Amino acid sequence: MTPLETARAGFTPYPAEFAERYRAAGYWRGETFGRMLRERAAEHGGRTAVVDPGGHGVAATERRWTYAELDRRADRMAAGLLARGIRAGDRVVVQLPNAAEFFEVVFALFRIGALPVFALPAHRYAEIGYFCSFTGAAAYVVPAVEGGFDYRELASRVRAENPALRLVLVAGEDPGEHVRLADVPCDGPGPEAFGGEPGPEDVAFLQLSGGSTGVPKLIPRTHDDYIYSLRGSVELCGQDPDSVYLCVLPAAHNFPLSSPGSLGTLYAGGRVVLCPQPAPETAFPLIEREGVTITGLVPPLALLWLDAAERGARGYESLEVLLVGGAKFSEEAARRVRPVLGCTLQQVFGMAEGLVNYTRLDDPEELVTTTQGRPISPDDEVRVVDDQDRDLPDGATGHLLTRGPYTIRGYWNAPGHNADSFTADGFYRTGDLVRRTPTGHLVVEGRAKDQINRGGEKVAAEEIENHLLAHPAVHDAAVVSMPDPYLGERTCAYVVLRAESREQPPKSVELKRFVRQRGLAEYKVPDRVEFVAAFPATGIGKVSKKELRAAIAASLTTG
Ligand code: OOB
Repeated sequence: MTPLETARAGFTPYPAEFAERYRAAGYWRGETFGRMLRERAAEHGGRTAVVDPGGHGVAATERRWTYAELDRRADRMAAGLLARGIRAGDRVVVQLPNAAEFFEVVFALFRIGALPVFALPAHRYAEIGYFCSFTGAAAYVVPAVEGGFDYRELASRVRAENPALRLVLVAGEDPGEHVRLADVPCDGPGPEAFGGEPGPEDVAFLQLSGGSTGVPKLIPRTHDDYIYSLRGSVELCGQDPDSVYLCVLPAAHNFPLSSPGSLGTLYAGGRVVLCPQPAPETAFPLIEREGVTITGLVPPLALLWLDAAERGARGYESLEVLLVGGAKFSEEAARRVRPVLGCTLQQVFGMAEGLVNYTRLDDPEELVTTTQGRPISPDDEVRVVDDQDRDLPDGATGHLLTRGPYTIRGYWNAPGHNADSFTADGFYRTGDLVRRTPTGHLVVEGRAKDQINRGGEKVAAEEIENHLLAHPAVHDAAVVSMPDPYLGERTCAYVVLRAESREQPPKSVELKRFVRQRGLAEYKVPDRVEFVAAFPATGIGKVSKKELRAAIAASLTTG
């Protein structure tokens, strides 16, 4: 199979009748990311598209790229990648910090029709090795050294194990084993010489799922569907060419990418300012200097910013809209946003699989502070159901199922998971427990999926349990959430030791070190490890995570 055939074979298309409906309604307009940038460059060529203040591993000094420059760079990068053998449908794992190169690379890949696989800077060998092997990636793009970690070494290891991985590109210096990203751009033939740019119905990239299974699942998003979510977001967040968006969270995550995020901002013709660090000490001066109007934060960061502003830190005054999402924002904290930061709070409850809900800018304060918003599209179908998939009335809490013009119909290449994650008629089972208000707003009440939401960072319990089970002293492991005042939740690993290990049990720190050494992202390393003789069981003999959660929560309150 060609790379394009492989990429398409893993994708579950929207059924024809739905695709027609979404086109007829004007949601899918046949746009692609490659052409979008071309059009913006034609319209706003001299305006600034991306500001990267530098001070990270990729570049020490500031860069400011206009739309014309970003467009030209994406063309030259596309030509260079084509010259090095990257083709339409190839998967390319992109793991870059918040640096301007992120956009240069991603738009080049969009033009070629190669699929970025959006890794996060926090990912390590366990995650990256899996993304490369599972997708059969042809290339992997990394910074040189960032946050004290040498990504080139990780790349060497992953490359040695993945014969399909032909190219490692390093944004920054490289002693010679890999290729410097800066050496790639050229004026050679572009995509038109290799079969043309992708179409709007093609998969544009693979996004990562928060996950609740042993390994992360990949989410194929098309140009048409994703651009619709951008257009809808831009409208609901009041963005226009004067908007200045501060990208605080890791640029590749779906929230800062598209809600309305950096891609929404570019769609609107506005300016994206990349924030190298989320701390108020870095972000506030940048907001002041660039006249930032809008940004998006996870709840723990919003709390940090609120506290800093209350203590007298300044610089945030140009902010008009603060989006908070990724995890539940408490009503108390939500009520502080306007008085403390002087801007409008917009809660956002979204998922990389599709559906995004926003509170509206003109919603009454009560709805803004007590709900997580309502869907972007009139054609987002939302069902709240009981355990037997029976619809519940408004006000009752149940499982959220959804289907619509920008929600996937299947994970990439995962027929087994798809049977569990989607209903027969194509609704995605979000795993979230919600209730719906009479206004159609959703309130997130909990979660049915086996996942811990660590301040917006998602940890799949099974994935961590599998790593713990690899330790020779571990007989069984169950990872659950425990309440945390700052992150909302942290992870607690309950462990049952093998009989022969009980004499000389390993310490918690040893188990943490063990999973860390297996190359797991730091945010997935259990915050706490508890040893028990046996797990409580449910009526049918499964591990009762409910009881484990209750036990750890109780022990935390009693100290
Ligand atoms: C965003 O995307 P993901 O894919 O990292 O995580 C999705 C999950 C949701 O299913 C839900 O469990 C949780 O994150 N979540 C929230 C929430 N926003 C997301 N839970 C409670 N309150 C919220 N406001 O996290 C994401 C994607 C696009 C926009 C915003 C967030």
